[in-house]
Amino acid sequence: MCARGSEVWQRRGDGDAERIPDMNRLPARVGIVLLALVLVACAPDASNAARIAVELADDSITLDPGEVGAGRVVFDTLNVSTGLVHEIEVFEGGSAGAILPVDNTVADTNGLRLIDEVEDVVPGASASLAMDVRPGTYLIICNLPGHYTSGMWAYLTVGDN
Ligand SMILES: [Cu+2]
Repeated sequence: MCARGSEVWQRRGDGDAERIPDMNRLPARVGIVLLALVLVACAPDASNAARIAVELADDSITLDPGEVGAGRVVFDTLNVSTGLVHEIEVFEGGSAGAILPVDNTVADTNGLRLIDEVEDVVPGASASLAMDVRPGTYLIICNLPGHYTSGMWAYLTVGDN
């Protein structure tokens, strides 16, 4: 997928040598255009991802929708707090609705697998997090001290499509 740029170079190399200009003498802007093609080809494909609106409030995390099919998802996270920094951590392997034990004001996530996270989402800020999800239950929490016990958690159900 990311080889599109090099295919372009190769195709030129395979052609008639007399007709093909020396790559070293090509204007720099041709190189820039080719680099742009490579960057586009390598960008994460979020075009057909399921988008999940995630609202981080001081006492809750709300997912909309709370159920998606397996595949690519993008968490579009917004911190609606007026005063607190929050984070979003996505774990795989939970049981829907389960309450985790709490140790020293943070949730004990032992036994769950952290897929990805975004830290330090300041009040009013948004952050996007893309990942591939498999059928099962995912736990989304903010695990800054005291925030889990304040209610900052939600479960995402991933179906078989
Ligand atoms: Cu928080």
